[in-house]
Amino acid sequence: MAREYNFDGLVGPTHNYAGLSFGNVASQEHAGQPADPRAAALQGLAKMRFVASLAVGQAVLPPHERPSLRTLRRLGFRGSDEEVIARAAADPELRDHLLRISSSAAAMWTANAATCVPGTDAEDGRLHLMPANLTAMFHRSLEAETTARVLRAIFADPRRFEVHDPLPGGTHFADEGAANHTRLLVPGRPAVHLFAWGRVAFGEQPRAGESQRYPARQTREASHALARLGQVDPARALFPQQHPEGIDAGAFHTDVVAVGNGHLLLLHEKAFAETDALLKKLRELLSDQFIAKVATEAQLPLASAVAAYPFNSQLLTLPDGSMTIVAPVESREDPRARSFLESAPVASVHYLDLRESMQNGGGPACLRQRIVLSDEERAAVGARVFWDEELGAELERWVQRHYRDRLTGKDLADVRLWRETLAALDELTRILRLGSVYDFQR
Ligand code: SUG
Repeated sequence: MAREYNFDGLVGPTHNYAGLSFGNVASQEHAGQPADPRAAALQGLAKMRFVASLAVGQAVLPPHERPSLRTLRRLGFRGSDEEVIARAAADPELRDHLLRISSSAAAMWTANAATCVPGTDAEDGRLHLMPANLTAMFHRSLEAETTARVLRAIFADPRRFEVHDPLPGGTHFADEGAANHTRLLVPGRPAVHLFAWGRVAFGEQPRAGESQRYPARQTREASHALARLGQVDPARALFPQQHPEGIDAGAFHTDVVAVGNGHLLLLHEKAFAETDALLKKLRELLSDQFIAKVATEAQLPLASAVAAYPFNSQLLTLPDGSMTIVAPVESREDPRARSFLESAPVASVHYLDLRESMQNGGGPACLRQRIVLSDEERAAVGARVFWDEELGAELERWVQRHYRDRLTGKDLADVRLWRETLAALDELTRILRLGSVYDFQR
């Protein structure tokens, strides 16, 4: 039996609002506001507990060490840890910008950590994980190496799992992970994979053009490479373009304007450039069991979709086969977003408070990586990452012990924050039985 596990990113102790993501409206709007890392981590854990209470598979991925002193040293800041932080905070040219980008807790959004192809869908029968290089945003590109290490520590058995290297190079193979990936499945047929992208690195430009106002992060070339690495049947891999108008309205990832699960796809009409052709192809591949629910601009303006994040929900299959939606509370507060969700063909809609993450543009769907595992595959994981009440309670106590409840840009220069983070993460790797995955442990 295969089951989907949602691997949520535990929010790190340096969660803050640094305004780092141009094209992500929430990140821009909240730049400079004080953050509450403790509340952020507890909101994330409350979501994990809630999803687990629905009898849906739940697991956890650890935060990354921040500030990344290795990055700062590679950028030429020298001396003791204290000196490196102090020098990066007082750079004559960029002031504290390099410290900010090295301190981001963005690894919490594990939808961007990797793209996963389950063993059932890969030619060699193994589960494939492609860690995302995240080269479109400097602060996020720092995640790839640690992500690969963490995934290799968890999915260590080479007979069942392959954790690939992140895609090589700079911007040509820019990859944002599962935030642009959707797997659809109906009984009696193999799965279909959508690998969406926003721009083209080589060759012919797309007919629909590319976004003008905001950057498109993922390339078509990266999406094709992911399908090859995941050994997906080429006849069941589709490569839709993200709608340029969607990106220009702030839908920097597909999961801001579309979410799919099983036989159901919820999407905005401006999610993909060629919606009609895409839906026709999906019906062909999945039969008329496939259902798409499209929100038009008149029903739900892009601005509402981007502000209230109804599509950035988790669409989950419950043990009885029905589906439920786990949405952010912001979608309940927007009448059009709410009415879209509540008219979806699902058994129920739940709203959760994830405001600390939402203010950086990360809703329920951003916070989790979906990994389908058979019972044998699950049994092959030695790390203690699967949710149970004991682990949840332990992680909550760990957060209470180590996290601050207020963090501003200025605090990032405080070397005590670095020391607190090291102590916390060192303890966490023992709780999760991950071994030595951080630079400071090597
Ligand atoms: O990459 N925000 C993240 C949000 C990622 C959301 N993920 C998905 N849609 N799957 C990003 O833009 C903001 C950090 C800051 O500004 O402090 C940030 O990185």
